[in-house]
Amino acid sequence: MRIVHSEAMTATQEDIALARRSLTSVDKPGHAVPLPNGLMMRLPEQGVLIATFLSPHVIRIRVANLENLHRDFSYALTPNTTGVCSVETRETADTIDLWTSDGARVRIERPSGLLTIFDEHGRIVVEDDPYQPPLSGPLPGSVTATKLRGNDERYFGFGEKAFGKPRRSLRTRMWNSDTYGYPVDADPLYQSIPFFIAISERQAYGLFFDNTYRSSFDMGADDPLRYSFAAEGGELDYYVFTGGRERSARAVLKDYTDLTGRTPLPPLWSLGYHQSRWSYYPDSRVREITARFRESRIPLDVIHLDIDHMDEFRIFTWDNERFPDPARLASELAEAGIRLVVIVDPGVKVEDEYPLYHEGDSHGYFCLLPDGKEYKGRVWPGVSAFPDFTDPEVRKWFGSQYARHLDVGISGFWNDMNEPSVFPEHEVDPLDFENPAKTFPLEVRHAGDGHPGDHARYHNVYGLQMARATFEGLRRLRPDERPFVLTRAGFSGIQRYAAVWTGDNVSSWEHLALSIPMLTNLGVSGVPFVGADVGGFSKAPSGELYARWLQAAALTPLCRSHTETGSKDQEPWSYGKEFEEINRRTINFRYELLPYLYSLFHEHQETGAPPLRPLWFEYQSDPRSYDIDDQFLVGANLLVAPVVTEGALSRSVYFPAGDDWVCWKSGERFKAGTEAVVNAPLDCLPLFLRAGAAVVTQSVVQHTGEMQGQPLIVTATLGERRAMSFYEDSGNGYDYLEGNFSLLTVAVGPNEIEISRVGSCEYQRRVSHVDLLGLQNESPRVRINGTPSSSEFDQATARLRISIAAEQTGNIRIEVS
Ligand code: MIG
Repeated sequence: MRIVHSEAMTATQEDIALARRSLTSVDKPGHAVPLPNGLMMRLPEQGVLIATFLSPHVIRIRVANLENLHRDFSYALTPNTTGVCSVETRETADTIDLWTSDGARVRIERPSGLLTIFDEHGRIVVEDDPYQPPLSGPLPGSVTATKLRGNDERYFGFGEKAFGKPRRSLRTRMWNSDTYGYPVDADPLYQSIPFFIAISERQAYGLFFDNTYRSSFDMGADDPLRYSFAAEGGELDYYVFTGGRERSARAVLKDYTDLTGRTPLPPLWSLGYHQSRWSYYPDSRVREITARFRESRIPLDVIHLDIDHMDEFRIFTWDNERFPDPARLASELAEAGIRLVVIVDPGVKVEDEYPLYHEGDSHGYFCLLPDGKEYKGRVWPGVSAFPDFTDPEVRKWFGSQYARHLDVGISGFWNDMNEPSVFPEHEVDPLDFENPAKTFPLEVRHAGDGHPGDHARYHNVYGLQMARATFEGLRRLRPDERPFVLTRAGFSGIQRYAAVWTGDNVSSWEHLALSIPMLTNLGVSGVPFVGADVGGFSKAPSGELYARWLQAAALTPLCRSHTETGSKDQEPWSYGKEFEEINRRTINFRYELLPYLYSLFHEHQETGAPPLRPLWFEYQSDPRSYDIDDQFLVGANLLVAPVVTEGALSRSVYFPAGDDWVCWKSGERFKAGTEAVVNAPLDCLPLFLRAGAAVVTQSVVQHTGEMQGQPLIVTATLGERRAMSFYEDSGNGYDYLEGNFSLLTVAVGPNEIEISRVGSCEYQRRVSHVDLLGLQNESPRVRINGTPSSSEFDQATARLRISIAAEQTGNIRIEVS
């Protein structure tokens, strides 16, 4: 028996090369050599297994062939993923154990390399199938891992997936695909996030398979006792997140996003309402639409310009007839507090007179075929060449192109078609989304940032690297502005660069319902800034469907209406007066809640928790919450139960066990762990505030530029002692990194509420009112900092409104008796 104690940074490339050399010389399966944070062990048939701890609860496993152990390289990971973690090792003849003092333990059998990972309490987290040791993939060049499935295990995450319930068994693939009008259960879609969170017996763990080839997961579908994941190439390289002491999904997601990154605070304006269609043109139409928002007093921050703004779809150009003076348009809109977002596709029209093509071609910036010729595919501009975004020089070049758009006053960018998608050269069944004719040939070459490879290897990260080129370009060009980038395709890590929308959905009730699990699963896959096209992209919604969709999307991180070319008008006023009024109120409501929504992005940046959450994320100890796909949480404090059924004027709502909930409209209280049918007339979004919790709100503004100086309203329910903080800063730029932000803390108790601030910033807004919801006694005695104070109960809103004097800038303690 040998005990090795190592304490150092994660194994570097050199450490691995050294260990590999020594294993090559000792041809003995089961033989192991130590690495900083772990070890490398020889497997039968020329294999090697590398097990390292990145932290006490994060274990990385690599299995590869000794000969072609790849140089360690990942587009998914943030650059600084080396952890310091001290690891103990114990070897016996048949096993090797690796563990950390307060963390997981890995047991490796020799010489097979079969693994079992235990949490710090000694419970099994992940266990290899003893009959299927690693490395025995069914296809040559493929890799597979097979694990035993935990009792009643359920799977969440996997990014953007169109599957409904149940989540106990499923099959899914990862291959970024353009899936216009995808039906429920279509798979794969635009994004590849090979990460899941499993919950079994109330315990969570996570697993991230860091492999960019076409991959697949079979989670108990073939065999309820097992699950497996496999890829058509590359290494078996995966991370297990044991979920910390609590075995919580929250800890899993924190660790996963420590590894793959989080979404930096977005510009506040991007959380406002966005209006889009394919396409608003000419400029007079854009003016008409935006003017209508202002005249009708429907708040709006952003309007999107789809592909028809360009000169024959040449990216970074304008159609001079449709948009003779984009700078003037942008500045007029800016005066009205409205920003422009324009679409930028990857395809560059092949045409010598087009400077962008000429430049890219002469520098060799486009993807090549193995024979060295440029790969050409047909997309909107016709025959096009495609920048190789896996080349840092190309990213830099492409990123710099955005200067043209920034110079005319465009605020944000929308990267589409970046799966990459090409028009097939022969007829393809429109539902055969994964048909090879719909993307680059697999032999197309990519630079791979010094790890050259073919499209089979880099297909799934093409969109990620395009979004990166855009984001990094904008950071360079406008260092004082937070970029807003919206992308269709992505891979794990996409959250570092862009918001994501769920592509070409359908104007149907089924799709409205589907949007909820799609968005919540993206959130728990590390991608927080998400939205679905409101009203549906393909086809046209009825007034009722549009209104219900807008309600459901009112609090989703991205709220954008969008529809396809040639469809009927799809603006908030397109369905008659009655619906216009309902839709106005819905968008007003989003703007009232913006201070809270914004604060949740700060929470995401700190912890990885998404603003939009499935119920189980907060109520892991309540298994009934696992199957709820038609409700969601916004932060920890709001429960949203949108109507997603045609004609319904009421719906049943499940209130997860652990907290009581108070109806936002009526103040009615609902008990934890119960179900109730609530009224939901057409103008109502069923919404509940957690008992003993608060949110920050504001009066309606027409755009986020009007928020500055507007006072805040704290809307709260009394209850058990609990404190929560809300974040404020300027809403753009990076001075918050220098401390220019403040946190408003609201401590709620059974009879009191206390408001205080930490930090200060020039943008902080005073609290003008505290609104108490769900009070038993409608005319209580109220004291503010010990002084009796008046208050008023408003029957219409079911709130006791307590005014806070403008001079009251310090801590505010309100007692209610
Ligand atoms: O081939 O730019 O998903 O949002 O309106 C279609 C036109 C290309 C697909 C996007 C959609 C966008 C459309 N695009």
